Amino acid sequence: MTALSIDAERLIGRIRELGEIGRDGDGRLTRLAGSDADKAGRDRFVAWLRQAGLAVAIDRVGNIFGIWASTDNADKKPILIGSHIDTVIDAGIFDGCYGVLSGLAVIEALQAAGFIPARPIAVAAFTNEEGVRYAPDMLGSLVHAGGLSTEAALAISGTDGTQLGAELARIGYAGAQEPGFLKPHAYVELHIEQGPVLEREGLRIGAVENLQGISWQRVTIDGEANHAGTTPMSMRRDAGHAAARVITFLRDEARGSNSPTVATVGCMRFEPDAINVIPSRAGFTVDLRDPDEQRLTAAEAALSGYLDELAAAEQVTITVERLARFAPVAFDRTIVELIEDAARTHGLAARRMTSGAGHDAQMIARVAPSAMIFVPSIGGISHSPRERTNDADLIAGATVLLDVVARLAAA
Ligand code: HGY
Ligand code: MN
Ligand code: MN
Ligand code: MN
Repeated sequence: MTALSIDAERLIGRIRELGEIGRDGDGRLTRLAGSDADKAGRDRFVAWLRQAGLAVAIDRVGNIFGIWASTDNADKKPILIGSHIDTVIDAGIFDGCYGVLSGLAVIEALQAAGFIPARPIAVAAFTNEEGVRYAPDMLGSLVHAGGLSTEAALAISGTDGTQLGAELARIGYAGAQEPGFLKPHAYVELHIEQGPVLEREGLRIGAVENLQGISWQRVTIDGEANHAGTTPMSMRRDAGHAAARVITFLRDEARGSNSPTVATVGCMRFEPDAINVIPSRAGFTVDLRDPDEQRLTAAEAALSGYLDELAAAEQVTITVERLARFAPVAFDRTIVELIEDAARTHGLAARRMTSGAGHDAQMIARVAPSAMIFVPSIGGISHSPRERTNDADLIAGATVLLDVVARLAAA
């Protein structure tokens, strides 16, 4: 067997090439699950899988698998490397795509070196990890792990009124395989950190040992439309003002709690959305996260209590729809130690850490020993066109992934 190494130029080139698929007229990158842009990205990834001689399998919720198996090892459970290639709106080019394309690069490096794995190795691109169009997020991996039925997932309607199943069929990615058909022996996900920790501490690799809990809710406040000019302030049932009070409440609660709790209102819509009409309705989303289950539950309860008070004080009606709720996850210690040892072997300063972002690994951890590898995000920025990771760190992360997968696949 010759020395193992990642083809750096090809990996960086593919990340940039995939990063150009799905740009709009203003140059903004958006590949929402089930969209034409998502199809174009998927098609490119599948073409690369086929070029590498991998067997391509697609399941009923559109999860894509590239599988390297031989007659000698096909009966064994595979090592699975995964992430996602769908994006948020006006996205960067690394979130998810880096891990998927690095997984392919790892398989190609092992093939090129004449490595004979004791078990199959597969790379997966999971459907709708971002959850921007269809909630919940991490949807494809959640179905793969048995956390949501295929039928329920396909029936989910999106923010644009479309149905996930119909869109996957329309773009040609409603596959034949039953989700969960591939039972991983172990799962490793390489991802940009999407936060400031590694860069701030001058480190190259994160050995991710756990991932915080996530709570997504959609809140609808119904007040009363009225004339902006003639309605005295004391007589208003202003849904817009009530919504603004919720945003301030959440920010003050999260900041004041001197805990890692984070709270975000990312989407907000007023109706009838007219300059001279007091909003009759305000619809918005709440994203709460905390590494500790008790604190996350307490944050949800504090919001619920506040909404009850607010409804009475502002004489509005408030309804809440739960969109996603995932408890914190601890990853597999053995794989975390493998990641740390691989980083040391390559002279890369590393630390254990918690993931602030949600990832497919938190779903696959339900069915197989799983862990994640992080590389630094410049300025800690992600979910933004300013998302950046330098080439040397991208290759360092893929090299650690290669080392870890080679060790996991040796027996
Ligand atoms: O929301 C998340 O953390 C993930 O990017 N879907
Ligand atoms: Mn991601
Ligand atoms: Mn993301
Ligand atoms: Mn993720």
